[in-house]
Amino acid sequence: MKSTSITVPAGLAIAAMQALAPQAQGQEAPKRLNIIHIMTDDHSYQAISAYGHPLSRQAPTPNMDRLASEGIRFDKAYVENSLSTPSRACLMTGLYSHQNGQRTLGRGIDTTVTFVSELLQQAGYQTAMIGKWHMQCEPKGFDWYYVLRGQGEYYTPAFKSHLSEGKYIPEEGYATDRVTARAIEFLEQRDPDKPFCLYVHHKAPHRNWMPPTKYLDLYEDVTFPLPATFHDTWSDKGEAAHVQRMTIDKDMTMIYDLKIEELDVEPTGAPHPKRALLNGLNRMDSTARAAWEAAYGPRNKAFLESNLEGEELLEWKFQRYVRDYLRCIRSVDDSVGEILEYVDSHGLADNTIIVYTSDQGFYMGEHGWFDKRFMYEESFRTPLIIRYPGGRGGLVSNAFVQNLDFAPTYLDVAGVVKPEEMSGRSLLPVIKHNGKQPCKWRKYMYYHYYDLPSEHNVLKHDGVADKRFKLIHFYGGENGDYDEFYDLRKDPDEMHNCISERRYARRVRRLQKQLDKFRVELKVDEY
Ligand code: SGN
Ligand code: CA
Repeated sequence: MKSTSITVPAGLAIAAMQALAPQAQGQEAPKRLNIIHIMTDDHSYQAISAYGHPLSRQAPTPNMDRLASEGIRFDKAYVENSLSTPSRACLMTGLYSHQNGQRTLGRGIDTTVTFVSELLQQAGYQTAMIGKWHMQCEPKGFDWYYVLRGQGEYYTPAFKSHLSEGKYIPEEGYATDRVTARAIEFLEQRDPDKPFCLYVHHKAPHRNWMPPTKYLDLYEDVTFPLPATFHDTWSDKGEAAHVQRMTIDKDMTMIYDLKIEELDVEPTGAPHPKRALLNGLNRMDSTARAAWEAAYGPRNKAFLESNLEGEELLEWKFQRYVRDYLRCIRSVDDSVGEILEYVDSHGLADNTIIVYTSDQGFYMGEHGWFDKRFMYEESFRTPLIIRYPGGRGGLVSNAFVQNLDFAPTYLDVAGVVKPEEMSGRSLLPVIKHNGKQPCKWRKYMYYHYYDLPSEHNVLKHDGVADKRFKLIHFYGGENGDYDEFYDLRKDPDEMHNCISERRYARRVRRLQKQLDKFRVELKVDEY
């Protein structure tokens, strides 16, 4: 597997520091901004009310909305590979998956690559990583860290820290609350004379969407609207859409995903394969467990007695899924509120950039799905809200941005020159121009998904998008490689694959040329 190392040009950080150190001439050093990067796991933009999606209208996120009303909401923010570990590797390296080695879940990351955290540290920043790390390498470049084990646990989550000598130590409570508490603890104990960069990476709302006890009843009376594409039969789509295993209908499990504990055996009498994953319940203390039983017990009983079938059963699954997911989101929204409150009440608002995003998007029943991975909008796109000190609030940006841009942005904030290998762009020019995309900016974006074989059986694909059109190339399937083409202006739900329509032929060719160009320039080695 090929990978590119970011060679830290000797003295780069030091040179940047010197450029920012006019004390020599008797002036006060300009204060560099602090950075807080809050990232959730699998948070769909459909579930942030500032984005205005019908789902979130009934489950508002007041603190995220506040961040948007004081900052910029990005409507065209995307990832380069819609999966956790690759997304995190991209955040840390500013490189595409094939460049940093992390193409799939599991092993991959090339640890010889210098991480942004290391560059920030060399530039005098105090660095901290809290929550989901999800890479099979030690956190590097952090003065302070508390990271979850693998995917992390919702209840009594175990953390490995800069103090724990490699051991994971369980902490009482709920993951979102523990991550928030550790983040605040970092802010409390830091050296106030130095700038900091704090990554707050929540586990929520990752599968299997276990809410905190205080929200077990939230939304129980709300009926959430089904997305328009809920009953999609993928008639216009190729093999990948037909062989995936991420439908609410057939692939969500009663026991693990939908929390019907009573259905913990297969029709054969064998224990359900996902039974073990209910270990989540065993991590609860007795009070939490009792609250859980009190909430789900009667609901499960009513469900089992109702013998739902067909469409009714499917819609019941959707409601339970979405309610649990949004309950988890509510805990994250509280966390955002707590962090904002800390920043604002400790005189940090004027010198701290706050970024809210997810490691990728997620399906809330669109096309009948949960999970992510595909280059279709719900998973390719990711929520992004940025509050910048002194910046105007309530802005909406249509700048075409990608998670490759975080690393260059944070280096720019710190006054560190971006290593040549990073193809992303600093977002500071966008932020400083009220969200406007600068004249010289990317017109096209490259995407590549590799994780097959894997649980949800999504075929490998790469593709190119501009702000209106999208060309996706699926490869490695049973029936040979094939392409799909969408016109997002006419068809925002991507229901009509126009790859063979004559009126799109010129546009398909244009995107094909761009795709070829990306593959050559980025030295992509499979497609
Ligand atoms: C787990 C989940 C999958 C999910 C991946 C990747 N299965 O394997 O549903 O797609 O994580 O998620 S589970 O049975 O363990 O819940 S990611 O966010 O880490 O990319
Ligand atoms: Ca994720």
